[in-house]
Amino acid sequence: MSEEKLINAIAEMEEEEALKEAQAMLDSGVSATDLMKSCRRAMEIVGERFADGEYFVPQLIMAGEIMTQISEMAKDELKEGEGEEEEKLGKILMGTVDGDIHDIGKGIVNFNLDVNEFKVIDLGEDVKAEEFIKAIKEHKPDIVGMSCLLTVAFDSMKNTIEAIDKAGLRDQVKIMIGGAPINDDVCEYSGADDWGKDAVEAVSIAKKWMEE
Ligand code: B12
Repeated sequence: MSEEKLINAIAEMEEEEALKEAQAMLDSGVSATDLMKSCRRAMEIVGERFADGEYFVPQLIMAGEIMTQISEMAKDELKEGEGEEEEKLGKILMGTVDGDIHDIGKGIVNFNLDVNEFKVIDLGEDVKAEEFIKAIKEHKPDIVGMSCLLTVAFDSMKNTIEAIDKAGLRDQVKIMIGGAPINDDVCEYSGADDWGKDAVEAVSIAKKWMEE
């Protein structure tokens, strides 16, 4: 099955094979969303091998590069079905929190929001609380999204949300968070309004809030 081949190729760092399989899956009609789900499974395996001491940082970087290339391919696929520029559903400010530079998942979330008619302003990675605050004042978003992959960055996420509150801006925005280690407890701890496990949930949360 090509899904297994893709997962193995990414987990084994076989770049050429991985890209070939990803393209073959898209060509055979697998949706970009399902393709990204398979990639995420592969990245979990890479993460487990890293945690077990089998892989090191260079392998994380390599896997990240393969993943980025595949998400570019998936984006092209999704864009083909896109219509004319339509009125946006809402404005979302997105960033990976202070101390964290993981940006692949955020990119996928941004892209999914974008194709679902949201205007996304991406502040990038390692975004300090002051940068979120400045951008909220400047862009007046409806929603702020924060991505966080490191447990050590939970506090910076919490501090950022507290700082937004202290700046008197908390009532103006809904805040959603996400990233592999996020769950209900982390959401409550951070003070966010909700969290999503993937890019599809990010869109449904955003749509739900815009309807309210
Ligand atoms: C690739 C990778 C890297 C790459 C990142 C490249 C890049 N440009 O992003 C590099 C090499 C830079 C890296 C560095 C490090 N990493 Co790293 N990395 C990973 C790895 C293997 C995959 C992450 C990934 O891209 N996944 C694929 C994407 C698609 O999934 P995702 O990010 O979860 O995003 C999805 C959802 O979570 C959700 N989502 C994401 N954001 C948001 C936001 C919102 C608002 C919503 C609603 C949803 C949402 O939607 C996304 C799409 O479905 C993970 C393992 C893992 N299981 O996650 C480790 C992992 C996250 N890294 C880890 C570590 C320890 C590190 C380092 C500290 C290593 C080191 N010693 O230097 C550094 C930290 C650097 C820093 N300051 O941030 C640990 C963290 C452990 C922990 N408890 O915190 C992990 C879990 C590996 C492990 N098992 O030990 N890493």
